[in-house]
Amino acid sequence: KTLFYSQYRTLYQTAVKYSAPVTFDQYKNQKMFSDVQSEVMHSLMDNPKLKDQSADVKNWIVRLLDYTLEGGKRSRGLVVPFAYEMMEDPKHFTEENLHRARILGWVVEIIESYVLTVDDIVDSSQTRRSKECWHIHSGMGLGAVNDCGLLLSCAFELLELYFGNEEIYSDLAKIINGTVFEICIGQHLDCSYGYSKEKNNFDKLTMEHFDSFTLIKAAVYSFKFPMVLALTLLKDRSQKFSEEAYNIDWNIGKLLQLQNDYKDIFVDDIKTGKIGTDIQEGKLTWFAVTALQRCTDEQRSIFKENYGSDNPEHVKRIKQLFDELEMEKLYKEYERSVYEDLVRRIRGLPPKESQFLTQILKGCYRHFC
Ligand code: DMA
Ligand code: MG
Ligand code: MG
Ligand code: MG
Repeated sequence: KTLFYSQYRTLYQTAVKYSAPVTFDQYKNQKMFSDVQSEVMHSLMDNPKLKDQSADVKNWIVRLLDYTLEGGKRSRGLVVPFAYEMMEDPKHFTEENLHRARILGWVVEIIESYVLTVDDIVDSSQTRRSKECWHIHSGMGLGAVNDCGLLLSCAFELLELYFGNEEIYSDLAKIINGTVFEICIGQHLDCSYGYSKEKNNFDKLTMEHFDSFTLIKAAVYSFKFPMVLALTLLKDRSQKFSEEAYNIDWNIGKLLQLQNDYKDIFVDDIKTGKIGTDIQEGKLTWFAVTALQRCTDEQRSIFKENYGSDNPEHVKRIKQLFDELEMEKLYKEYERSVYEDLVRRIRGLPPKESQFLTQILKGCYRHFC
């Protein structure tokens, strides 16, 4: 039988919809996600809780959100619609749900703004995403702690505005709350296990501590959070990832944090958009731990004298020590082995999970090499 043009068109559109998104990288270039940002801002500002506030308050919140959301790669937020499109059975896919996935993606991005704004205060950072950190730019200093509270509240308000009357609301709120809790615990450990000469807490810089704490801190950088949010939107809500897929996902988080720590020390600020502070803050990183495992007694006392200080001469001495110990070369070998191990494990997963995680790993890994 001959098909009418309109039938051809429907078939063609269906084929296009389900063959896309092909890769996470291509997906990142889609405009649709960015376009939803203005809707998100309007919804938040027209929210009854804000509508009657003074212009000063409203302008401040708009400025805060605009500034802290701008300039990121949006990888985590984009994972929500990407995972929804990839995981939903084509029979049940709807444009409306895709839109809801994008809104949830913006909830993730606002949570990210919250986490990073706090992180920059506790790490005494000056710059992020090639501009001043919010606590400096706003002139608020430690007063910016309250702005962090505003950001977190905005994320929850947005969730309530779009999902408040739905059955999945409490599940979504639990996932977000649980994730924020985990991040805060990880950040607490990150702050309290840093080395300083005064504390002389040298014994904290061990591989065991690094392995367990980095995973908690990096949970935010892994993609479990947006992935799980996306699963709640599926028609068949009993769909879950396998334990192995979650475990791999956590380890992608670890790889991201390794790369983050590498860039902090070895990559130029112009490229990373942020001035590193890990040596100054005496952070428990793979570099600190590995250097200590390899150094001589003499090098160990140099480390003790100079690590965890913001004196530029001390920072320089630590970087020199890392060069003497060939840390960059060692790191590259280690990073490759972590990456290859992940690729191997991903291959062993069921097709959908394997396809999804391959894309996520590719999408992040290349950026950092
Ligand atoms: C990253 O820590 C972890 C969280 C939870 C933000 P970090 O301080 O190394 O991040 P960055 O290098 O981006 O400041
Ligand atoms: Mg930081
Ligand atoms: Mg930090
Ligand atoms: Mg860092």
